[in-house]
Amino acid sequence: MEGKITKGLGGIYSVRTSSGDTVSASARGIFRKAKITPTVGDNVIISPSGDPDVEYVIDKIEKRKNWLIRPPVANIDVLILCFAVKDPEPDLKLLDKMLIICGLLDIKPCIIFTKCDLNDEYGQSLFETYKKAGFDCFRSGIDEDIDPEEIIKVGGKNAIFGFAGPSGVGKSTLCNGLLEGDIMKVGDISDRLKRGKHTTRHVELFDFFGGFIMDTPGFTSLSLLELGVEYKSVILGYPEIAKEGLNCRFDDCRHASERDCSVIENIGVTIDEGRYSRYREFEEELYQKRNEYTGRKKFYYEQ
Ligand SMILES: Nc1nc2c(ncn2[C@@H]2O[C@H](COP(=O)(O)OP(=O)(O)OP(=O)(O)O)[C@@H](O)[C@H]2O)c(=O)[nH]1
Ligand SMILES: [Mg+2]
Ligand SMILES: [Zn+2]
Repeated sequence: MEGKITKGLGGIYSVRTSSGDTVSASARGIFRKAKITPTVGDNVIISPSGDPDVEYVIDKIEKRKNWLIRPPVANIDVLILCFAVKDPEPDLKLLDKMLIICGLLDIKPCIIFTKCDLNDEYGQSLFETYKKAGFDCFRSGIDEDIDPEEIIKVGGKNAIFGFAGPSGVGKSTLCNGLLEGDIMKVGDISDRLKRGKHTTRHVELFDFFGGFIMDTPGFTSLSLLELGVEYKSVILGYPEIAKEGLNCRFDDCRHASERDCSVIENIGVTIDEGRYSRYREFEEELYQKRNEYTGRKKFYYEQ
């Protein structure tokens, strides 16, 4: 029987079957031996286990479109990157790193600056900076909701959306709000996100229009080197620099100190200064360590 993993806790997985039921399943030992962990978002084949407690067993995990460790999700179409303007202060290096990873994995990023009620001006300036760089951007706050239709436009009605961002930025609050706004489906209420101010500890997938949305636990760090990102890939998180770079004198310009570098000439014009300095920092760090790559396998699922 075919299904999709909607939740995983302590080795027991909830699987939504193609007939619409949710059943529990454990994973066959072969996955552990192959060092493959069933992940929320995985499309799987299950069969009856004979065990009355966990009625099904996962026999096969279908090839993944993509796979992330942070947050731990598979087959994502759109990653909703949430950063608060305050409490906690936004870590723009983490945001830019996530944008690089989205570029590498062919995941569409969508940025939401949350808690704009706490610092409207800063929220607006971040919103404009990232919008100008070419990303889909939103703001949210206590009296500033996001229309789910606007989010759907980013990925389409059948897309799988996943949240990502530090703890406490308001991912669960937003997920909750978007689900409530999804009037298209008057689904099973018990299957919906529960209200409350608690830290999310596991990934959970909810119906959202024709597709799904995943609430995820927060995380605070991410190492591009450990993930095996090469220095040449850093540009994938900086479309505005890539675009301006077409006008540089040298085709292989690293926009560091080369002659006639259009990127450097346009800092403060088409290129935000902060974005440029983060680009340079990541690119330089990975360039210096270019002989130490651990490979992409940690976040690229290769079957
Ligand atoms: N001022 C303000 N507070 C907010 C906003 N959105 C959420 N909060 C508060 O921020 C706190 C954290 O919100 P959550 O939605 O639990 O944050 P989270 O990102 O899911 O956190 P983790 O599950 O730990 O990763 C809660 O106390 C919310 O009430 C907002 O727009 N403005
Ligand atoms: Mg949460
Ligand atoms: Zn250049």
